[in-house]
Amino acid sequence: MAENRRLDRILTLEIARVTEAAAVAAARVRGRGDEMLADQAAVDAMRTELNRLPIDGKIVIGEGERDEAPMLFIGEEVGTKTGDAVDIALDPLEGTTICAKNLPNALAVIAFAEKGSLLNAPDVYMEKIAIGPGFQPGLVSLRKTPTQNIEALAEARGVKPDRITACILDRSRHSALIQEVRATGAAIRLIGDGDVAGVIHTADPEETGVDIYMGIGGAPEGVLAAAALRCIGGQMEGRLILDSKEKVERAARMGISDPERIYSMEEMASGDVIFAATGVTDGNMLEGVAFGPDRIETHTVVMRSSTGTVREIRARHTDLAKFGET
Ligand code: VTB
Ligand code: MG
Ligand code: MG
Repeated sequence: MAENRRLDRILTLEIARVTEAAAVAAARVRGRGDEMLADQAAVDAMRTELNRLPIDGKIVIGEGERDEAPMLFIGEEVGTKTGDAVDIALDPLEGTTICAKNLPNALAVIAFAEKGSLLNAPDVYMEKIAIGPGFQPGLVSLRKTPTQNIEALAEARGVKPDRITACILDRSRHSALIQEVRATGAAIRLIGDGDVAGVIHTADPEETGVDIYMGIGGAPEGVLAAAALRCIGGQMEGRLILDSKEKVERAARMGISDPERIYSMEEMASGDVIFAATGVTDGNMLEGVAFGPDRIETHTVVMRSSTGTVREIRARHTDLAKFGET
């Protein structure tokens, strides 16, 4: 076995059950305008499945601290306590608002990594930039201006900037960024939520129409996205936004001493990483959960950094009781 394949390979299949269960639970109540209901359903289902897995797991990126999140909190131990020791980053429902509105690209996501190899990011904002595989390292960077990044990517592609599409969260904090990117001639896909999907989409521009991800989103989502991109290939950087004394101190307690530091993708997720995402609502990459009269269909992608294998799993579930259906 290659030195870098440190996680049990059976986990690359087992992990799919976890995101499938969360996605089905959330999808059952998608489009109801109730974010809390969908989120809670996903959290409960993900936790139940996680605790069936043969892992000695510890959540390092989760739903929050123990006192604010009753389940899947940071530090919670999950699994049957047998098998590999794994650090876990999860977001049972990434895009609660898009799920509540039944808009595209809500996902259930999780990453398993070797102990100590995920950035223990506090729940603050993170500035991010990401592109897919096949480019020279450092082609885009948070150290460059948005204009320089778009132009560098266009040049590397051998196209004009007007052939580039950037994915950016639709937030007022991005008004200057949006203006600058449009001034280069590039197009922007403005998304309401769901920047884990936004980053992953850069890995397959032909399929998704997204060439580059830019802007400020959640830091936990940044680490999850970095874990995914490590597996499929690409480059990403992240910088925590620690804009208050309280946040700087909170980060320091989590071992982050330099508040200005720019993290590479590898610094956010190193070692052997397994990532899974199941579509909750239909998206550019994954179909959402489909409910039939006697079966449920799910669409999942599972990837692993040490081998680079990307598996798409379309599952037909007929044991509906397992999903709490009657
Ligand atoms: C993003 C997005 C998430 O949070 O990270 C975003 O991917 C950032 O926070 O789906 P704001 O909504 O405060 O801008 C989410 O929207 C929710 O987790
Ligand atoms: Mg969430
Ligand atoms: Mg989220």
